[in-house]
Amino acid sequence: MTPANKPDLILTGPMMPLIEEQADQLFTVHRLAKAKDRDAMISEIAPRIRAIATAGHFPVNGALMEKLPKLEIVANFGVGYDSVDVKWAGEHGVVVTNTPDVLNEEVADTTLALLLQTVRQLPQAERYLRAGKWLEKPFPLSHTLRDRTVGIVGMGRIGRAIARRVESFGVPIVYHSRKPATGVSYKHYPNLVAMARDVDVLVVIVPGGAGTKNMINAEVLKALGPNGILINVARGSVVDEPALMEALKSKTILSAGLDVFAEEPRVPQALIEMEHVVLLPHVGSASHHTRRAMGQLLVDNLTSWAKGAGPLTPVPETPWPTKRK
Ligand code: NAP
Ligand code: 8YV
Repeated sequence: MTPANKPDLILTGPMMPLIEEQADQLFTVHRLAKAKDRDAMISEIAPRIRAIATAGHFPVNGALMEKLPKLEIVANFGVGYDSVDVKWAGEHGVVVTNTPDVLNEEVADTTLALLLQTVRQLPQAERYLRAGKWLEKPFPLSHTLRDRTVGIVGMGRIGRAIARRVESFGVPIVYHSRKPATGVSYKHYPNLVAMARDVDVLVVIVPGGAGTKNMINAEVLKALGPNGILINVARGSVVDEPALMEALKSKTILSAGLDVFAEEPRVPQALIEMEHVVLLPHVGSASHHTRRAMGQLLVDNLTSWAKGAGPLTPVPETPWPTKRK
């Protein structure tokens, strides 16, 4: 494409070189992160912008999109797109794409690692060795996955990949979602509190956003009980974080393994100071291999749309072709 017919694209923040380099070849790229005055930059380029590429927590909301009269596509880096107002986009004929499937196995691997780390207290054991304490006496015995039932909250693409791995550990699996999932034989609980009462581990892997906000609340944690372990690899917003900290402090539940937090990258000091939890800095999909696949899918969505062939992975709320308004 010549510079004259390259569509104008906003990058809401710095992205991996694979995305930035291909974007520069295909689009006239406007980098919000490089703007001295972001609002002034948006006002200046607004009439020309046809695409946005975004990642992380940058809010692509109605207030931003309504300033861009020619906006057609928002390409999100990540399968979760809770930072994009898809309702507004759907109502205004803007298609939103995400990066499903290419990260399922990586996120499921990370989830199982976090589950085992939490149950067997492996990070604590490693810290023990490094501190030279093994020389004094053996590390105390840990909790176990044996005799536990794992309840998965969300049986979608990643939930299924997690379940397949948990099966190989020989422990029972049940799940909660609004509708029973097709093609799985695990017991379905339409009621989350009822499931929490029956299991010893809850693994949370639902989308973020208004529909799931604080669904893991004090009532669910009480039902999970004093032997219960919470693993959250979904979004921080899905867990009522103050209620979780209280439940951990009061031993209402046993422990938690968390990859995601309410105000990332800020993690409450009270959690950091708890020796009996395992905390990861949102690394579920964060390998070179998987981030490359996610980045390429974001670019492929934009390329296919720019060629007129339509985006590859539009989200369900903004089906293609859109109804342009
Ligand atoms: P998916 O295929 O769309 O599956 C979502 C599952 O959640 C479905 O089983 C769905 O079933 C259930 N669900 C949705 N809303 C619900 C509600 N209100 N109550 C109960 N269940 C609900 O999504 P996915 O590809 O597996 O990804 C799931 C999420 O994982 C992403 O949206 C993202 O937030 C998170 N994630 C995190 C990381 C990380 O690095 N930690 C990486 C990737 C993804 P029903 O519709 O029947 O309820
Ligand atoms: C990414 C994720 O870390 O795909 C998701 O929903 O949470 C992760 O894979 C994140 O989207 C990067 O912006």
